[in-house]
Order: sequence, then C-alpha cells, then structure tokens
Amino acid sequence: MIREIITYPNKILKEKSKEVELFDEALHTLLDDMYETMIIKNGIGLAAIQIAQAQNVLIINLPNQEDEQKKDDLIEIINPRILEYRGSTLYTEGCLSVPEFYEDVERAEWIRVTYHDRNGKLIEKEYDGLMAIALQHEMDHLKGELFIEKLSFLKRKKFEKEWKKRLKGK
Ligand code: QAP
Ligand code: CO
Repeated sequence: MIREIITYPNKILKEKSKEVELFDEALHTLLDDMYETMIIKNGIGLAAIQIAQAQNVLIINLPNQEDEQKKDDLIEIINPRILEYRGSTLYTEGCLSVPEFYEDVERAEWIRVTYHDRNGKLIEKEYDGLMAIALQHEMDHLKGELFIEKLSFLKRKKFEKEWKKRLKGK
C-alpha cells in the first residue's frame, strides 16, 4: 500500500522513533509499504517516520553501476547503531520530506554499524560511499532531525528564503 509522505515543516518529523521489539507481520507490512511508497516517489532512502510511523526502521535502495534501481539491492534496516565513524565527505543531499531542495551536507565517509534485518537477525557491516551517506541521513530521521538542520547558517537562510517563496507561489 502506498502511504502519504510527511513533508517539512510537519512536527511529526521531529518525533524520536522507538526501538522495534517485534519482528512480526506488522513490521513486514510496514517495510513493504515503505518500499512501494519510496519507489513511486523516486526515492533511494526512506525512514518510517516519513510515513508517520515512529519506529527505528529505514530502507535504502541505491541504483547500481548501470544506474538501475533493483529490488535485489534493497537494504532493510531495523534498530541501527553506528559503532565507529571515520573521515568526512561532502554530498549534495535531498529528502522526500523536503521536496525539490538540495544542498551540500558534511558527513562521515566511513561507518561501522549494527542493525537487525526484517527477521530480527543481527548484522554488522562497514559502509562507505553513498551508502554511508544515505544511512547517516536516514538515521538522523530516527532522531527527529532533517538534513536542513545540518546546514551552515547561510545555507539554512537560503533554504528558508526558498521555502517561503515557494509557499507564496502555491
Ligand atoms: C536520502 O533521499 C539520501 O527533492 C534519500 O523532488 C540523501 O531519496 C540518500 C527525492 C542523500 C543519499 C544521499 C528528493 C525525490 C529523493 C526530492 C531521497 C524529490 C524527489 C530523495
Ligand atoms: Co530524508
């Protein structure tokens, strides 16, 4: 089922998500709905809070080297923890909850994480490149944070100006 994506400045996006306790059918339905919703909206990552579910659940589905987005490459992440950060990198980020705005954000370039899959199996992995960036972006959603809150003062001003202009236009 396709769900509605919550957009800025909806206060739901500020909620802190809670740990998943049960790896049951309800969780599987949530993950399936998140995937359907993300794909229809042309996303590569989505956190559950973006469809108003305050649970520590996120999905990431990066395009492959041929630039095709394959469901085989979908990563479902439950209750993630970052154990270690290394380096830093700059990437022009976007977010389905802040449509049509993109800006450079600085993040760690390498992370070591643990998380659970949809069946509750514990996984430990290291990520770099776009996967590391996407995972940090999505994990910020679980804390109630958006990428626009990580911008420098001047870039944040630029965002506020653009957003106000857009509200007037609509
Ligand atoms: C998070 O972002 C992310 O404004 C996922 O009009 C960010 O899927 C992962 C999107 C940076 C890696 C790097 C945004 C689609 C999708 C828009 C997204 C839009 C249509 C954003
Ligand atoms: Co986002």
